[in-house]
Amino acid sequence: MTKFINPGLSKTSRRNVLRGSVLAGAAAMTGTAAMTGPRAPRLDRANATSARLYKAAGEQTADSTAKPADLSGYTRVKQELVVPPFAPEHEQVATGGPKIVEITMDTTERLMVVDEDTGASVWALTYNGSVPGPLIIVHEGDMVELTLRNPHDSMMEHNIDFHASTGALGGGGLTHVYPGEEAVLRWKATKPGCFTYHCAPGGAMIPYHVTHGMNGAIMVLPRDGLKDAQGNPLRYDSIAYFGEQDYYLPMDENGDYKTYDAAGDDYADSLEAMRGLVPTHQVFNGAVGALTGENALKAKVGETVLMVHNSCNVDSRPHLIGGHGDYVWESSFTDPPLTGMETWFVRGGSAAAALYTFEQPGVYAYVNHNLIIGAMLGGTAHFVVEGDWNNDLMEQVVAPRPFAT
Ligand SMILES: [Cu+2]
Repeated sequence: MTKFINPGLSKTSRRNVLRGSVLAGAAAMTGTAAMTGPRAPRLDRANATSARLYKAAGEQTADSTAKPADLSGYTRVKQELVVPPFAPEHEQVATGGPKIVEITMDTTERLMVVDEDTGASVWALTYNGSVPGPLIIVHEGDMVELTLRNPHDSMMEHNIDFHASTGALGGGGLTHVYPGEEAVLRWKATKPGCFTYHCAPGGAMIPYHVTHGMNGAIMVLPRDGLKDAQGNPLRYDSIAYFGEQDYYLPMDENGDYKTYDAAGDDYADSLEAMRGLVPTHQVFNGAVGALTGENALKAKVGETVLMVHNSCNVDSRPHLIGGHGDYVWESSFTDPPLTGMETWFVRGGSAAAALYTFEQPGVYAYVNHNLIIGAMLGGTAHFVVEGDWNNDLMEQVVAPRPFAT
């Protein structure tokens, strides 16, 4: 599981300089290094340039002359979001008519250990305290009604862009919340599939928030559930929800990871590290080892797991070592799934789902099969599967032994 440290947050006037959505010049305000460092002006220019691309987000307002949404026929339900890698309670096949699914997320900023062995840590920017943010599950035709709350002790402004939604930059333009504010956004889930969501406060703050953990996934199921190419129903016993997170953690001149007193303090250093496009860590669910060892996922032979993989910022090629993607949806759930996949693709800025039925007991590693990432940057999770071994599928005919020359 994701590891958290809660040192408490001290209120500071820096909140006032960090809350701007464009934040041109923020690099020079987030630390003394930025004020004296020769690279600060360059960062300012980059921030201002990229901010223009997203200027519309800050100017977006709901059109008060638009016709009210027709909510007749909808039933209101609450979805209790849970900590990854788990999935909220849900129906695989929708019963009854469309729902307005009410969810609440807090934009929690907290210090997280990324790698216990090296002491690498990050002031994570999160939805509900976890990296990735919680998995949301609705059905096609449902409305998602999100209350987004920014805690009073936050340092920064946050919002949310749902790739599954339509309009207003995915809702990003309608959900900017400053510390102590909340906003409510309702949108209709018209596209079935798995989709990423993420914070997008503007300019360089977008990749800064995303690479500090502020992303997650929503799964929009067809109302009649998942199907194969022939239309036969496909069902799962459990969901494993992976969030692949690239971190660019600043190091000091000795190669040690730097530590910071509060969220946002690493802004200038982070932007400099990010510009190299070389992550220091690329992990599943927030930290190295978050889903291995005693935190490994559990399953039994004969059980079917739906692996939902969110990768907001970087391309990923998940592979289940010793298993397969029996059915894989890299795109819409209305497209026929790919079958018998050895490795599948999660485009950076998207989420995908893979269904697999375990046939052998043992430990399966779920990795990014860029094996440098899988083995050296932290991109590995484990399933521990119980059950009876099937010699028809595999047998060690001869154990390793010396052979005669
Ligand atoms: Cu944010």
